[in-house]
Amino acid sequence: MENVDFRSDTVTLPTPEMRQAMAAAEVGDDVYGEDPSVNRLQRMAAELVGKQAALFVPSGTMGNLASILAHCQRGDEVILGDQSHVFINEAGGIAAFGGVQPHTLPNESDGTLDLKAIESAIRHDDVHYPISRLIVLENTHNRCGGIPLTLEYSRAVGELAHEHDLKFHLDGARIFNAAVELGVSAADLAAPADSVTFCLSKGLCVPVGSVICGDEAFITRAHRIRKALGGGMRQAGILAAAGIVALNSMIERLADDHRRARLIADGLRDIPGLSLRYERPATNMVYIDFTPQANIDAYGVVEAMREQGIILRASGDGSIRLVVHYWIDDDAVERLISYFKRLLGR
Ligand code: TLP
Repeated sequence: MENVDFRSDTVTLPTPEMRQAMAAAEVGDDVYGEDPSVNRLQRMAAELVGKQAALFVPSGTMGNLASILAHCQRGDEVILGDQSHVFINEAGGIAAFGGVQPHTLPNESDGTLDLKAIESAIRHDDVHYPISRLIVLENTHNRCGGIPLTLEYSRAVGELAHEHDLKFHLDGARIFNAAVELGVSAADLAAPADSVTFCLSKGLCVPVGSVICGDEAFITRAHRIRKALGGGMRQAGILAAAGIVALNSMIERLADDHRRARLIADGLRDIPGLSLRYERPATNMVYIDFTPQANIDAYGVVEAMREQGIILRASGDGSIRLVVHYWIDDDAVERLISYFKRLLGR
Protein backbone atom coordinates (compact mmCIF):
# COMPACT_ATOMS: atom_id res chain seq x y z
CA MET A 1 0.00 0.00 0.00
CA GLU A 2 1.36 3.35 -1.01
CA ASN A 3 1.75 6.08 1.60
CA VAL A 4 -0.22 9.26 1.10
CA ASP A 5 1.08 12.35 2.82
CA PHE A 6 -1.33 15.10 3.91
CA ARG A 7 1.12 17.01 6.16
CA SER A 8 1.83 19.81 3.72
CA ASP A 9 2.09 20.70 0.05
CA THR A 10 5.84 21.10 0.75
CA VAL A 11 6.13 17.28 0.64
CA THR A 12 5.36 17.21 -3.08
CA LEU A 13 7.88 15.39 -5.23
CA PRO A 14 8.84 16.67 -8.67
CA THR A 15 6.76 15.35 -11.59
CA PRO A 16 8.35 13.11 -14.26
CA GLU A 17 8.30 16.09 -16.66
CA MET A 18 10.24 18.15 -14.11
CA ARG A 19 12.82 15.41 -13.62
CA GLN A 20 13.38 15.31 -17.38
CA ALA A 21 13.67 19.08 -17.63
CA MET A 22 16.12 19.08 -14.71
CA ALA A 23 18.30 16.43 -16.32
CA ALA A 24 18.41 18.35 -19.58
CA ALA A 25 18.69 21.85 -18.08
CA GLU A 26 21.08 24.35 -19.60
CA VAL A 27 23.09 25.73 -16.68
CA GLY A 28 25.83 28.21 -15.82
CA ASP A 29 27.15 30.02 -12.76
CA ASP A 30 24.22 32.02 -11.42
CA VAL A 31 26.41 34.03 -9.05
CA TYR A 32 27.91 35.45 -12.26
CA GLY A 33 24.35 35.83 -13.62
CA GLU A 34 25.22 33.25 -16.27
CA ASP A 35 22.65 30.53 -15.72
CA PRO A 36 20.25 30.68 -18.68
CA SER A 37 17.59 28.59 -16.94
CA VAL A 38 17.58 30.78 -13.83
CA ASN A 39 17.45 33.90 -15.99
CA ARG A 40 14.55 32.50 -17.95
CA LEU A 41 12.65 31.50 -14.80
CA GLN A 42 13.17 34.98 -13.33
CA ARG A 43 11.85 36.66 -16.48
CA MET A 44 8.80 34.38 -16.53
CA ALA A 45 8.12 34.93 -12.83
CA ALA A 46 8.37 38.73 -13.09
CA GLU A 47 5.96 38.73 -15.99
CA LEU A 48 3.50 36.40 -14.31
CA VAL A 49 3.17 38.60 -11.24
CA GLY A 50 3.45 41.88 -13.15
CA LYS A 51 6.70 43.19 -11.67
CA GLN A 52 9.85 44.57 -13.33
CA ALA A 53 12.28 41.96 -12.05
CA ALA A 54 12.63 38.72 -10.10
CA LEU A 55 15.19 36.78 -8.08
CA PHE A 56 15.33 33.02 -7.53
CA VAL A 57 15.96 32.10 -3.87
CA PRO A 58 16.32 28.74 -2.09
CA SER A 59 13.20 29.04 0.08
CA GLY A 60 10.13 31.05 0.93
CA THR A 61 11.72 31.92 4.26
CA MET A 62 14.75 33.42 2.56
CA GLY A 63 12.46 35.19 0.08
CA ASN A 64 10.55 36.92 2.88
CA LEU A 65 13.73 37.67 4.85
CA ALA A 66 15.62 39.14 1.89
CA SER A 67 12.56 41.18 0.90
CA ILE A 68 12.01 42.59 4.37
CA LEU A 69 15.71 43.40 4.75
CA ALA A 70 15.66 45.09 1.34
CA HIS A 71 12.81 47.36 2.48
CA CYS A 72 13.89 48.06 6.07
CA GLN A 73 16.81 49.49 8.02
CA ARG A 74 17.79 48.32 11.51
CA GLY A 75 15.31 49.61 14.09
CA ASP A 76 12.50 49.98 11.55
CA GLU A 77 9.15 48.45 12.29
CA VAL A 78 7.11 46.06 10.18
CA ILE A 79 3.35 45.69 10.68
CA LEU A 80 2.20 42.10 10.24
CA GLY A 81 -0.31 39.54 11.48
CA ASP A 82 0.17 37.64 14.73
CA GLN A 83 -0.70 34.46 12.81
CA SER A 84 1.62 35.17 9.91
CA HIS A 85 4.30 32.75 8.75
CA VAL A 86 6.92 35.52 8.92
CA PHE A 87 6.12 36.16 12.59
CA ILE A 88 5.59 32.58 13.76
CA ASN A 89 7.52 30.25 11.48
CA GLU A 90 10.65 32.00 10.27
CA ALA A 91 12.82 31.66 13.37
CA GLY A 92 12.70 35.39 14.13
CA GLY A 93 15.00 36.04 11.16
CA ILE A 94 13.89 39.62 10.56
CA ALA A 95 14.85 40.54 14.14
CA ALA A 96 17.95 38.34 14.29
CA PHE A 97 19.51 39.38 10.99
CA GLY A 98 17.87 42.71 10.21
CA GLY A 99 17.24 44.30 13.61
CA VAL A 100 13.68 44.80 12.34
CA GLN A 101 10.96 45.06 14.98
CA PRO A 102 7.72 43.18 14.34
CA HIS A 103 4.57 45.11 15.25
CA THR A 104 1.92 42.42 15.27
CA LEU A 105 -1.82 42.96 14.88
CA PRO A 106 -4.37 40.20 15.42
CA ASN A 107 -5.26 38.39 12.22
CA GLU A 108 -9.01 38.31 11.70
CA SER A 109 -10.40 34.82 11.02
CA ASP A 110 -10.34 35.60 7.27
CA GLY A 111 -6.59 36.29 7.37
CA THR A 112 -6.94 40.05 7.06
CA LEU A 113 -5.69 42.77 9.39
CA ASP A 114 -8.26 45.37 10.33
CA LEU A 115 -7.59 48.48 8.23
CA LYS A 116 -8.24 50.84 11.14
CA ALA A 117 -5.88 48.80 13.33
CA ILE A 118 -3.19 49.07 10.64
CA GLU A 119 -3.69 52.80 10.40
CA SER A 120 -3.40 53.31 14.14
CA ALA A 121 -0.31 51.07 14.27
CA ILE A 122 1.53 53.38 11.88
CA ARG A 123 3.81 55.57 14.01
CA HIS A 124 3.94 59.30 13.60
CA ASP A 125 7.25 61.06 13.51
CA ASP A 126 8.49 61.16 17.09
CA VAL A 127 11.99 60.52 18.36
CA HIS A 128 10.61 57.94 20.80
CA TYR A 129 9.19 55.72 18.11
CA PRO A 130 10.65 53.27 15.63
CA ILE A 131 10.00 54.16 12.01
CA SER A 132 7.04 52.27 10.50
CA ARG A 133 8.43 51.06 7.20
CA LEU A 134 6.51 48.09 5.89
CA ILE A 135 3.24 46.16 5.96
CA VAL A 136 3.36 42.40 5.30
CA LEU A 137 0.33 40.33 4.31
CA GLU A 138 0.07 36.62 3.53
CA ASN A 139 -2.00 35.31 0.60
CA THR A 140 -3.32 32.64 0.90
CA HIS A 141 -3.23 32.77 4.68
CA ASN A 142 -1.86 29.47 5.94
CA ARG A 143 -2.90 29.50 9.61
CA CYS A 144 -6.25 31.10 8.80
CA GLY A 145 -7.39 28.05 6.86
CA GLY A 146 -5.60 28.74 3.57
CA ILE A 147 -8.01 31.56 2.85
CA PRO A 148 -7.30 33.90 -0.08
CA LEU A 149 -7.26 37.64 0.57
CA THR A 150 -9.40 39.44 -1.97
CA LEU A 151 -8.27 41.91 -4.59
CA GLU A 152 -10.32 44.67 -2.94
CA TYR A 153 -8.68 44.09 0.43
CA SER A 154 -5.16 43.94 -1.02
CA ARG A 155 -5.81 47.18 -2.87
CA ALA A 156 -7.08 48.86 0.29
CA VAL A 157 -3.92 47.85 2.16
CA GLY A 158 -1.73 49.02 -0.73
CA GLU A 159 -3.44 52.42 -0.72
CA LEU A 160 -3.12 52.73 3.04
CA ALA A 161 0.56 51.80 2.95
CA HIS A 162 1.41 54.22 0.18
CA GLU A 163 -0.64 57.08 1.65
CA HIS A 164 1.60 56.82 4.71
CA ASP A 165 4.78 56.33 2.72
CA LEU A 166 5.15 52.70 3.79
CA LYS A 167 6.05 49.73 1.59
CA PHE A 168 3.89 46.64 1.22
CA HIS A 169 5.34 43.13 0.93
CA LEU A 170 3.18 40.14 0.09
CA ASP A 171 4.11 36.67 1.34
CA GLY A 172 2.49 35.00 -1.62
CA ALA A 173 3.87 31.55 -0.87
CA ARG A 174 0.57 30.23 -2.27
CA ILE A 175 -0.46 33.22 -4.40
CA PHE A 176 -1.41 30.97 -7.32
CA ASN A 177 -3.86 29.05 -5.10
CA ALA A 178 -5.41 32.43 -4.27
CA ALA A 179 -5.49 33.56 -7.91
CA VAL A 180 -7.02 30.31 -9.17
CA GLU A 181 -9.63 30.29 -6.42
CA LEU A 182 -10.61 33.95 -6.84
CA GLY A 183 -10.54 33.76 -10.64
CA VAL A 184 -8.12 36.70 -10.92
CA SER A 185 -4.53 36.88 -12.12
CA ALA A 186 -1.57 36.66 -9.76
CA ALA A 187 -0.44 39.97 -11.29
CA ASP A 188 -3.67 41.64 -10.17
CA LEU A 189 -3.29 40.23 -6.67
CA ALA A 190 0.32 41.38 -6.46
CA ALA A 191 -0.24 44.80 -8.07
CA PRO A 192 -0.91 46.72 -4.83
CA ALA A 193 2.27 45.28 -3.26
CA ASP A 194 5.79 46.64 -3.78
CA SER A 195 7.22 43.13 -3.56
CA VAL A 196 5.99 39.57 -3.53
CA THR A 197 7.52 36.21 -2.66
CA PHE A 198 6.00 33.06 -4.09
CA CYS A 199 6.98 29.44 -3.58
CA LEU A 200 7.67 26.95 -6.34
CA SER A 201 8.20 24.14 -3.86
CA LYS A 202 4.67 23.82 -2.50
CA GLY A 203 1.59 23.02 -4.60
CA LEU A 204 3.62 23.57 -7.77
CA CYS A 205 5.80 20.49 -6.95
CA VAL A 206 9.26 21.96 -7.59
CA PRO A 207 11.81 20.31 -5.28
CA VAL A 208 13.47 23.55 -4.15
CA GLY A 209 12.96 27.25 -4.62
CA SER A 210 10.97 30.44 -4.35
CA VAL A 211 10.99 33.70 -6.27
CA ILE A 212 11.00 37.33 -5.10
CA CYS A 213 9.54 39.92 -7.47
CA GLY A 214 9.54 43.71 -7.40
CA ASP A 215 11.01 46.72 -9.15
CA GLU A 216 14.60 46.75 -10.46
CA ALA A 217 15.99 48.77 -7.55
CA PHE A 218 14.39 46.48 -4.97
CA ILE A 219 15.65 43.33 -6.71
CA THR A 220 19.17 44.80 -6.88
CA ARG A 221 19.13 45.29 -3.10
CA ALA A 222 17.60 41.86 -2.49
CA HIS A 223 20.26 40.28 -4.72
CA ARG A 224 23.07 41.58 -2.51
CA ILE A 225 21.21 40.45 0.62
CA ARG A 226 20.65 36.99 -0.89
CA LYS A 227 24.43 36.73 -1.33
CA ALA A 228 25.02 37.80 2.28
CA LEU A 229 22.53 35.18 3.49
CA GLY A 230 24.39 32.49 1.59
CA GLY A 231 21.65 32.07 -0.99
CA GLY A 232 23.82 32.69 -4.05
CA MET A 233 23.67 29.29 -5.77
CA ARG A 234 25.83 28.22 -8.68
CA GLN A 235 24.30 25.89 -11.31
CA ALA A 236 20.85 26.57 -9.91
CA GLY A 237 19.35 26.11 -13.36
CA ILE A 238 18.90 22.44 -12.45
CA LEU A 239 16.25 23.67 -10.02
CA ALA A 240 15.00 26.55 -12.14
CA ALA A 241 14.23 24.10 -14.96
CA ALA A 242 11.64 22.45 -12.73
CA GLY A 243 10.32 25.92 -11.88
CA ILE A 244 9.79 26.69 -15.56
CA VAL A 245 7.76 23.50 -15.98
CA ALA A 246 5.75 24.48 -12.90
CA LEU A 247 4.91 27.97 -14.15
CA ASN A 248 3.93 26.58 -17.54
CA SER A 249 1.80 23.66 -16.43
CA MET A 250 1.08 23.38 -12.72
CA ILE A 251 -0.91 26.50 -11.87
CA GLU A 252 -4.39 25.88 -13.28
CA ARG A 253 -4.52 22.38 -11.84
CA LEU A 254 -4.42 23.80 -8.29
CA ALA A 255 -8.21 23.99 -8.66
CA ASP A 256 -8.25 20.16 -8.42
CA ASP A 257 -6.58 20.40 -5.01
CA HIS A 258 -9.23 22.87 -3.85
CA ARG A 259 -12.01 20.59 -5.10
CA ARG A 260 -10.51 17.63 -3.23
CA ALA A 261 -10.11 19.68 -0.04
CA ARG A 262 -13.87 20.33 -0.21
CA LEU A 263 -14.55 16.63 -0.79
CA ILE A 264 -12.55 15.86 2.35
CA ALA A 265 -14.50 18.45 4.36
CA ASP A 266 -17.79 17.02 3.08
CA GLY A 267 -16.70 13.50 3.98
CA LEU A 268 -15.55 14.42 7.49
CA ARG A 269 -18.22 16.97 8.44
CA ASP A 270 -20.68 14.59 10.12
CA ILE A 271 -18.21 12.32 11.89
CA PRO A 272 -18.87 12.56 15.64
CA GLY A 273 -15.95 13.79 17.69
CA LEU A 274 -14.44 15.68 14.80
CA SER A 275 -15.10 19.30 13.88
CA LEU A 276 -14.07 21.37 10.91
CA ARG A 277 -12.42 24.60 11.94
CA TYR A 278 -13.56 26.25 8.70
CA GLU A 279 -16.85 24.95 7.29
CA ARG A 280 -15.80 25.26 3.66
CA PRO A 281 -12.09 24.93 2.84
CA ALA A 282 -11.14 28.04 0.93
CA THR A 283 -8.26 26.46 -1.02
CA ASN A 284 -6.14 23.34 -0.41
CA MET A 285 -6.24 23.07 3.41
CA VAL A 286 -8.67 21.45 5.81
CA TYR A 287 -8.20 22.13 9.52
CA ILE A 288 -9.81 19.67 11.91
CA ASP A 289 -10.21 19.67 15.69
CA PHE A 290 -11.30 16.85 17.97
CA THR A 291 -14.09 17.34 20.49
CA PRO A 292 -14.24 15.63 23.90
CA GLN A 293 -16.68 13.19 22.28
CA ALA A 294 -13.80 11.69 20.26
CA ASN A 295 -12.28 8.58 21.79
CA ILE A 296 -8.83 9.66 20.61
CA ASP A 297 -6.76 12.86 20.36
CA ALA A 298 -4.84 14.31 17.41
CA TYR A 299 -1.62 12.47 18.32
CA GLY A 300 -3.47 9.16 18.59
CA VAL A 301 -5.05 9.82 15.20
CA VAL A 302 -1.65 10.50 13.64
CA GLU A 303 -0.30 7.22 15.02
CA ALA A 304 -3.28 5.13 13.95
CA MET A 305 -3.37 6.64 10.48
CA ARG A 306 0.34 6.02 9.97
CA GLU A 307 -0.33 2.30 10.31
CA GLN A 308 -2.70 2.65 7.37
CA GLY A 309 -0.13 4.50 5.26
CA ILE A 310 -1.75 7.89 5.79
CA ILE A 311 0.77 10.46 6.98
CA LEU A 312 -0.60 13.33 9.08
CA ARG A 313 0.83 15.82 11.54
CA ALA A 314 -0.74 17.08 14.77
CA SER A 315 -0.25 20.65 15.95
CA GLY A 316 0.43 21.65 19.54
CA ASP A 317 -3.14 22.97 19.83
CA GLY A 318 -4.56 19.49 19.18
CA SER A 319 -5.64 20.15 15.61
CA ILE A 320 -4.61 18.50 12.37
CA ARG A 321 -4.08 20.40 9.12
CA LEU A 322 -4.77 18.29 6.05
CA VAL A 323 -3.15 19.71 2.93
CA VAL A 324 -4.13 18.56 -0.56
CA HIS A 325 -1.62 18.60 -3.40
CA TYR A 326 -0.67 17.04 -6.72
CA TRP A 327 0.11 13.62 -5.21
CA ILE A 328 -3.27 13.32 -3.50
CA ASP A 329 -5.80 11.78 -5.88
CA ASP A 330 -9.49 10.89 -5.45
CA ASP A 331 -8.57 7.43 -4.10
CA ALA A 332 -6.36 8.96 -1.42
CA VAL A 333 -9.25 11.23 -0.43
CA GLU A 334 -11.59 8.23 -0.19
CA ARG A 335 -9.07 6.30 1.87
CA LEU A 336 -8.64 9.19 4.27
CA ILE A 337 -12.36 9.65 4.79
CA SER A 338 -13.07 5.94 5.30
CA TYR A 339 -10.24 5.51 7.85
CA PHE A 340 -11.47 8.56 9.76
CA LYS A 341 -14.97 7.04 9.88
CA ARG A 342 -13.61 3.73 11.08
CA LEU A 343 -11.29 5.30 13.65
CA LEU A 344 -13.90 7.55 15.18
CA GLY A 345 -16.45 4.78 15.28
CA ARG A 346 -18.83 5.31 12.36
N1 TLP B 1 5.04 26.79 5.26
C1 TLP B 1 5.23 25.43 5.74
C2 TLP B 1 5.67 25.41 7.21
O1 TLP B 1 6.77 26.21 7.39
C3 TLP B 1 4.59 25.84 8.16
C4 TLP B 1 3.95 24.65 5.55
O2 TLP B 1 4.01 23.41 5.69
O3 TLP B 1 2.91 25.25 5.26
N2 TLP B 1 5.15 31.56 3.77
C5 TLP B 1 4.13 30.72 4.01
C6 TLP B 1 2.75 31.27 4.03
C7 TLP B 1 4.36 29.36 4.21
O4 TLP B 1 3.32 28.56 4.45
C8 TLP B 1 5.68 28.87 4.17
C9 TLP B 1 5.99 27.41 4.45
C10 TLP B 1 6.72 29.78 3.92
C11 TLP B 1 6.41 31.13 3.73
C12 TLP B 1 8.17 29.37 3.90
O5 TLP B 1 8.52 28.60 2.84
P1 TLP B 1 9.83 27.64 2.90
O6 TLP B 1 9.37 26.41 3.62
O7 TLP B 1 10.16 27.44 1.47
O8 TLP B 1 10.87 28.38 3.63
